[in-house]
Amino acid sequence: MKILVLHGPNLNLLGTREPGIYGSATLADIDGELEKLAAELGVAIDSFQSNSEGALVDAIQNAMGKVNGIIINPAAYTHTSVAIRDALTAVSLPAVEVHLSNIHTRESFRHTSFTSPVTVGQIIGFGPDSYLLGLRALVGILRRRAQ
Ligand code: CA2
Repeated sequence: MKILVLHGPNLNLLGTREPGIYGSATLADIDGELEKLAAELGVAIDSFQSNSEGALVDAIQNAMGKVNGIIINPAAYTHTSVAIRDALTAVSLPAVEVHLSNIHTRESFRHTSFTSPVTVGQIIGFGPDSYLLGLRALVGILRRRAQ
């Protein structure tokens, strides 16, 4: 079983700026934790970060037929991107949306997610654990579907 992990814009800065909001873990730390959990769960993961909306759309399209599901933190594109939402719909792969912060306790423009309606669920507010919980949830869904 293979899972694609997608990180959106500015998440490459994690651990270097704004630790008060996003914590001190770097993106490499998060990917490392995900790798460890994936090994425990017996699945493979492939991670990709981009600051570009088109590159994220391409990654989603390229996942078709190659992976079983997607963990995505679309970052700021969560609140703006019809293109990422349409790509997630088009590939028909189960996707879990994750956020480090609780977007509902922040500015009102973060309260809307364009992408969450086309995902199986959203896990937010637990820092890097949002990704780990998302991976567990997605693997659970995929295993139940395979039964
Ligand atoms: O909480 C999340 O995971 C977000 O997706 C993070 C996005 C934000 O636009 C979403 O509303 C919620 C921002 C990611 C920016 O990451 C930075 C990391 C370090 C320093 C500056 C930005």
